Amino acid sequence: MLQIWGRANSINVQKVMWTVGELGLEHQRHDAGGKAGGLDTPEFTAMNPHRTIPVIDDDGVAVWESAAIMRYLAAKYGAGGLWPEDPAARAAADQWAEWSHSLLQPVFLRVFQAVARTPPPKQNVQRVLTMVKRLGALYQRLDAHLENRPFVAGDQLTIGDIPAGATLYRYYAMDLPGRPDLPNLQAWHERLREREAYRQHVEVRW
Ligand SMILES: N[C@@H](CCC(=O)N[C@@H](CS)C(=O)NCC(=O)O)C(=O)O
Repeated sequence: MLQIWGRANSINVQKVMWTVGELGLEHQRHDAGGKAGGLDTPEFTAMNPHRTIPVIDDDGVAVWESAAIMRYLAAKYGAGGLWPEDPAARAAADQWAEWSHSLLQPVFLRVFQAVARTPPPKQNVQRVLTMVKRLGALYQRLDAHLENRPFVAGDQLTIGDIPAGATLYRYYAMDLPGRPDLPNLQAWHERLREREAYRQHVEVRW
C-alpha cells in the first residue's frame, strides 16, 4: 500500500495528500517533520537524503519533492484525469503547476511566515504590505486566466490546479491587509472547496 511521510499541516504534504484524495488511493500517512520529527533516522535518510517531507514509498519506489510526487502519482494513477494524456493538454496544466511551485509558492510562504508564523507585535507591517502586494500581483495573473474556464486547464481538475489551489485556504483564512479583489480566483477557490479531498487535506489549521 502507498506510504506517505509528512505532517498534515505542511503545505507541501497537503498538495500530495489532496492528489492522493482525488485519485482515491488506499494509503497510510505517517506523521513526520515538525514536532513529530523522524527526519534524521537512517531509514528516512535512505528514502530522502535531503531529510524533508513529503516522501512516498509506492511499492518500493521512493519519491521526494512534492512536485515530483504529484507528477508521479498523477501519471501512474490519474492518466486522462489529473494527468491529461495529450501532451499539449498536459502542458496546459503542468505549466501552471510549475509556475505555482517555482514562483507563487515562495512568495506565498514569505507572507505566511511573516503573518501566521510571527507573533503580531513582532510583525513588520511595511514588509507584510509589500509582500501581500507582490503575492496579489501573482494571483492576479491566475485570476485573469480563470476568467473563462472553471479550472486552470479547462473543464476538469488537473495537476495544474493543485499547487496554487492549496495556498488559497491559508490566503483567505489569514488576516491580510490590502488583498486585491479577485473574483475569478475566489470563484475557483469556492469550486475547489466543493471537493471532499480539498476540505479533508487542505483545510487544516496550521
Ligand atoms: N521543495 C520541497 C520542500 C520540502 C520542505 O522544505 N518541506 C518542509 C515542510 S513544508 C520540511 O521538510 N520541513 C522540515 C520539518 O517539517 O520538520 C518539496 O516541495 O517537497
